[in-house]
Amino acid sequence: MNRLLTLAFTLVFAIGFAELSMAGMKGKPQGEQINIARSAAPSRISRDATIMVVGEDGKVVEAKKGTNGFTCVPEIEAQEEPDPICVDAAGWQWLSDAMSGRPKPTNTVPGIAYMAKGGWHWEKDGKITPATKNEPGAQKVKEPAHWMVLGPFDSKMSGLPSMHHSKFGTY
Ligand SMILES: [Cu+2]
Repeated sequence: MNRLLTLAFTLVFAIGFAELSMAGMKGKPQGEQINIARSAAPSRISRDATIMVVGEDGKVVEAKKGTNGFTCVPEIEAQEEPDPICVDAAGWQWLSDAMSGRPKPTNTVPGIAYMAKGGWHWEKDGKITPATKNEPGAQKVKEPAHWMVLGPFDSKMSGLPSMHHSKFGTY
């Protein structure tokens, strides 16, 4: 059952990525995509991770089967610089939930995400939400290298930041 669930999430995630976010990888050699994906995390993590890449037909495929529970992909926003990410199993579930539009994440423990090459987001009127990306006047912002904790908790209740700059340098 657990395996089935994982497969379902993976498929949903893969479809979301294929259509929304990994367009910049299409046509890139698989070896290059694997290297980019692995650059998201320290090699002691990414060398044993499952690696997802974009195949010649534009679909997301598993290029390497991992052994340590982490999954790495070469980009998530398809901007001028790739923003690779490596997530553990709980993080992968969180991302899958987000991509498939679930109202809230279903992981029961916090996930960890490595984005050593930074990432992208869009800001408008001091707010960061995925929706601002397509709004007129939204500013694209390059993020520095960072980790993300992908938790099943409400930021208002936990006090942890949620996609917003803080004086501590977190988002
Ligand atoms: Cu990030």
